[in-house]
Amino acid sequence: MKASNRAALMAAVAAAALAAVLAGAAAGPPPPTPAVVDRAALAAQAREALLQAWRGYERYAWGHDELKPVSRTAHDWHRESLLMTPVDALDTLLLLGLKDEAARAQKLILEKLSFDRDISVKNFEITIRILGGLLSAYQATGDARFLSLAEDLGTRLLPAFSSPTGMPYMYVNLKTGKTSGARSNPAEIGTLLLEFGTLSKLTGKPVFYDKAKKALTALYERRSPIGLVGEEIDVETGKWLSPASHVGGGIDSYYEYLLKCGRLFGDADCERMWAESLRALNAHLADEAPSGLWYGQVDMTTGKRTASEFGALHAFLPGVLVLGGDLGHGRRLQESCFAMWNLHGIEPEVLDYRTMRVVSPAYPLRPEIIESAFYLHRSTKDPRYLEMGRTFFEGIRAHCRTDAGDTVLKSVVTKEKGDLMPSYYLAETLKYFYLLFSEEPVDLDKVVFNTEAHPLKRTW
Ligand code: DMJ
Repeated sequence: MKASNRAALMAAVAAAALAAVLAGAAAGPPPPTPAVVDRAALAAQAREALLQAWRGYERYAWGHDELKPVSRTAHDWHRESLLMTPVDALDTLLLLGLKDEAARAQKLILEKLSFDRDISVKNFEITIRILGGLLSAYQATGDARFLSLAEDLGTRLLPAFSSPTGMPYMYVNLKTGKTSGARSNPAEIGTLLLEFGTLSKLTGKPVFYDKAKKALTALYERRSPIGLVGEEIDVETGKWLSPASHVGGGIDSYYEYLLKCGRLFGDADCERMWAESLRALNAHLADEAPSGLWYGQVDMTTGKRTASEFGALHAFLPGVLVLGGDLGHGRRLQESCFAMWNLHGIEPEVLDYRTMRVVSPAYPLRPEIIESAFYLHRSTKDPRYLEMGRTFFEGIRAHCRTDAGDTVLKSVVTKEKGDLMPSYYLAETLKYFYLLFSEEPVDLDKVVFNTEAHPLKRTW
């Protein structure tokens, strides 16, 4: 552009800006500047919320899996407790400096936790919560008894991988090794390698890494020609049982682990699988709607749109996009998630983003939207994500609080309460709040959070 043209253009821009300012002045006062977020106060409140939640567990559910804060009773997943809440909460208690509470959790786990139980457990849930929790407890405390427990558990879970394809059965009996549940899904098959891989690195026994990697690869190899996976698959035949492709429950953390296993282990296969999957997600699931950018549902083979649903579980994706280097999509998708939250002052389990109507109204204290705000804030330092975090925190404290800890909502529309404090509320939701609000240093090149927010460190 010539200098004279550039000068004319700059004058026109300045005149337009001045006109806009004057027009604004004539129309009334400018919109209020959002109040500055007091990070220290919010971090202290997150710590206080953890303390209340933990005290509720100690008082009414000690030794059991989870607390039911409304009835002040306990919930166990199986006929014998696996101490789900103490194992899930321990590294959060340590991180937030609740030393006495952490010491009591540690003592309970080391004295009482045993896997010599005749119970059939969900391989995925036990891996992300208990195996992940024990491994991070070992890395945080250096107490070798946590690693022994982790190795015992990992060994008892190994029969799950005995299917003809190498993809794990959904259930395995901890005592007998009997498996069941050939009908599985990408999340349950592909969200195991961070934990099993770390177990191999820490014990020097490659079998755990190899089985979980084989399962992940077997699943990836069954992707469609356009690079997508479906919602359900038979682990014996390898045939897809549902072609619905999305990033919600049943698929979500499969993508998360492709990225994170590349980062934690430097595994080049995972890096390649993640890069190819990200391309397919952006090509086929990303959906520009009047309400913003979303990632919806398509048929895994044809790419044809089959639903415009997005919800609390899908909200992990902005964080994973940012961690994977796609800041542009991550930022825009988080804005959509924020709009979803603000519809009713707390997010629903599922929303139709074309009609903006709630499809499934529950809010089970999920962490994903907060986790994404944490990754976005660490990456951009943009105070917008602190403001989002404050909105999330205030919404939860306004609607989910009981005298004995926080509880799930049956409906974000009516705000009717349910009666459960899931263990991931202490492992994830409160941890990500604290990490978002505090200045706690976390080197995301060395620490990888598993899908239950247990930090795994590359110490090898
Ligand atoms: C957690 O157990 C994990 O984050 C999992 O990946 C999805 N479901 C819950 C939290 O919503």
